[in-house]
Amino acid sequence: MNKPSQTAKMPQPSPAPKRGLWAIGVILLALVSWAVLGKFAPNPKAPKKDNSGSNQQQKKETDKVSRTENKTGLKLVKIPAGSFLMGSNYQPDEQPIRRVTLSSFHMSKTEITVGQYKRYCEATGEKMPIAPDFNKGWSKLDHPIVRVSWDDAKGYCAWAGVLLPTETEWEYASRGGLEGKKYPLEDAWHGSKCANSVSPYKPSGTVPVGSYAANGYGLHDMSGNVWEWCTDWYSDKYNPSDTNNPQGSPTGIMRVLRGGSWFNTNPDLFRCAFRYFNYLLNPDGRSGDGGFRVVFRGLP
Ligand SMILES: [Ca+2]
Repeated sequence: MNKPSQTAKMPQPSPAPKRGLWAIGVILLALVSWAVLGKFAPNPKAPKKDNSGSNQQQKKETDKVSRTENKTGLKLVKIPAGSFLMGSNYQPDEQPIRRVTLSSFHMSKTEITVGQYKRYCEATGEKMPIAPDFNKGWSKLDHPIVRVSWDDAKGYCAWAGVLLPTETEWEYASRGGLEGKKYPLEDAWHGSKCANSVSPYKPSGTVPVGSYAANGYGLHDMSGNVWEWCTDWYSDKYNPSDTNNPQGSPTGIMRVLRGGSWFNTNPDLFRCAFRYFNYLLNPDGRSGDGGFRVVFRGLP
């Protein structure tokens, strides 16, 4: 039997160096993990953003818009909050041009139609206006209602739970985001792009709402078809310091209409900034080319 050699009894090389490297690796890994996790872990001291209030308010507004649309048959379009240069230098009463700021609101995509106004009359017992020759018996339900006074329009708004637009809201919406342009779609006048008496179609009365292209906010007929009542009293100039959700003059004798109509030929009347008033159209007055659209104000 061979004796174990001396070599076999020699102590094995110490594993200590390998254990040292392994330990260093673990420490490095721990440091890296601490750095990474520490960076992305939530800071317990940071306050949590609470959106529950605004979300509830948003839902409340959305629900109210849906109920209004179901009741009235209107289609309401959200107009974003923002600011724009209101007015122009074309007419003295469109000055001074000033930057105004508006909260968001909803606006009816089209003028109020005969069908929508009929729904209001049937629900409340109010009488329809006398039908014009171009819409005998109010048979064309998708045309805008006409021959409604400012008071008639306010009566509709009270039933529907909406409002007439301020002049500022109307002008801001009509521009569709195109600040400084003369017309809702562009800077140049093209009569063929709205219902007016000089377009190639030469309408001899109203046309179905939405017959022409919408502007940048999805609104139809901001120029043409029928003039639209605003809630403001007419004044011969703007208050230059009234720049935050302006409500217009507190007093007056005539209400403002905007946008031109199927009856008009002068391109000037279709400009976004043009302000119309007529002593024959005091709040009780009615016209075969005068109608309205509405707004709903919800979130500030
Ligand atoms: Ca119009």
